[in-house]
Amino acid sequence: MKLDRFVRVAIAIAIALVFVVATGSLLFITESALNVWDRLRAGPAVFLYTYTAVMVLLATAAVWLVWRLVVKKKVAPATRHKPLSKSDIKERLQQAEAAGVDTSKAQAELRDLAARQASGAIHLCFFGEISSGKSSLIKALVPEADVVIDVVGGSTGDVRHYRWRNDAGIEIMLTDVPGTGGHEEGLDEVATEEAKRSHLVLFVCDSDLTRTELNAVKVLLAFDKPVVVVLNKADRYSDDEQATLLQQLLQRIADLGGEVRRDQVVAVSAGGETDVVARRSDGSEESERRERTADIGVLVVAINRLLSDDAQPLDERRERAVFQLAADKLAAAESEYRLQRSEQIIRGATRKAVVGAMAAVSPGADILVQGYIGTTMTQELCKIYGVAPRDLDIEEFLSLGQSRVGRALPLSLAVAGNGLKAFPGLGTIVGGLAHAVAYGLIFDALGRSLVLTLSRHGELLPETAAKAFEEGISEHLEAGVRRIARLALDEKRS
Ligand SMILES: Nc1nc2c(ncn2[C@@H]2O[C@H](COP(=O)(O)OP(=O)(O)OP(=O)(O)O)[C@@H](O)[C@H]2O)c(=O)[nH]1
Ligand SMILES: [Mg+2]
Repeated sequence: MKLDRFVRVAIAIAIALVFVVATGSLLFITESALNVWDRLRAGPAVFLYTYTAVMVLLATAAVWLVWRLVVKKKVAPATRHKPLSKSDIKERLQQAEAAGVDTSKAQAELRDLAARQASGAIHLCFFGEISSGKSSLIKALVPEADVVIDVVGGSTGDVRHYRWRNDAGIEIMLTDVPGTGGHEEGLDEVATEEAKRSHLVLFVCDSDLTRTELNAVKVLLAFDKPVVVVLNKADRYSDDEQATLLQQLLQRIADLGGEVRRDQVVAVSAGGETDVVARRSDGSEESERRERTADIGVLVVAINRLLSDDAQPLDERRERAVFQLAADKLAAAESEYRLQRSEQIIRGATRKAVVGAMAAVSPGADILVQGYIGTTMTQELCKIYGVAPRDLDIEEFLSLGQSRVGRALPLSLAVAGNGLKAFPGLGTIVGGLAHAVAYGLIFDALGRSLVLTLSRHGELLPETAAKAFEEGISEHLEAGVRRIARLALDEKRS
């Protein structure tokens, strides 16, 4: 209790002292300011203006310095939701091309779009899981079409277009694509991209939607695709079951936030052929092929209704979707380019670290914070990822990395020594070389963790990057040791 009172008295004295000092300072500053002001007013005007200008300049410089030091520079994030215009995408393509990015895939999308626009045809894509009956539906619409249909899933292996003219005389391209969820790699992507290029997607299913199907619908809705949900193989269901399923499908799309009208969810039977085993009167069995009756009237009505509306919005929506597809392909190419450039930068820094370590009689342990290699590598990697880091962040990252190097050095030395053993006949130089390789390995690991952080977060987060360095170091050491050992040997020989 006594102590408590003592502390309170001490705080009270401190407050009184702070008050006295603050008041004194305020009075002093005010007096000097007024003094200076009076003198300035009394003196020539030019002196007053010069003095004010210098004060403003000093204040601006101070604010600028604080800003540079403390406030992070923001890099505009790529906005996914804002629809891209033709000039947006063209500009991005030009910039990327000038930077050396391979833009061919994105350019091909734009060329394909132009060709489709010139043809004037409406593209309808039959999309869905394997064996849902996409090809069968096309066959039902265009009986003379040479469409591959099979009980075994995965029968359609590429994209095919079939010409169809509806009752209103509109020229339509029906697109058959590989079913999703098959075994062959890459086909899901082929199908999804083709769906994005179409005006309208007929999402074919044969029961309630699975999680994978729902995800596929979500992707299409995100691309603003008009979708008709087609419940095929309706012959397998009673009328009541069909009604329940249609209601469920409608609800699922609504849950995803999609706008699909009741008449855009239809139940049909594509028909086609089926093998049935028939029993003869004498008791023997025989397999025979039977025709299933097609019932696709509601689908034709749904398509016609969507197409009877003004075609222009459909064209515009398709255009926007293809621009987005092209932008996505460009983003993928840019990320590939960044990886390649980062690889070059990391290799360059690693080489410098190895050469530096070999040149030094006894290389210091604080390699990261002392040398310029780490700073330059960090700056260059940040630039590749469009990140403008504060100098403070670079310093912090390197010093956090440095504190981890202490622990990592014995490990990298051991790994380096082991890696060098793979090259016979090295004799006594192994000791010095092992050091050089160990330093090279550390820079290599540092660069790779940085790339990981920059690509994931889009900014230099010193703590996160240093943590990635610590966590990934042993993996990076093992992965890089042969390459860096060879590099060190080559440098040594040359
Ligand atoms: N019962 C019934 N079976 C159908 C119907 N439509 C198609 N099928 C059968 O479903 C199987 C798959 O038909 P496809 O048209 O090849 O299906 P797909 O979606 O094109 O398949 P993939 O190209 O492999 O993705 C075949 O055995 C068809 O006979 C239908 O309306 N009712
Ligand atoms: Mg097919």
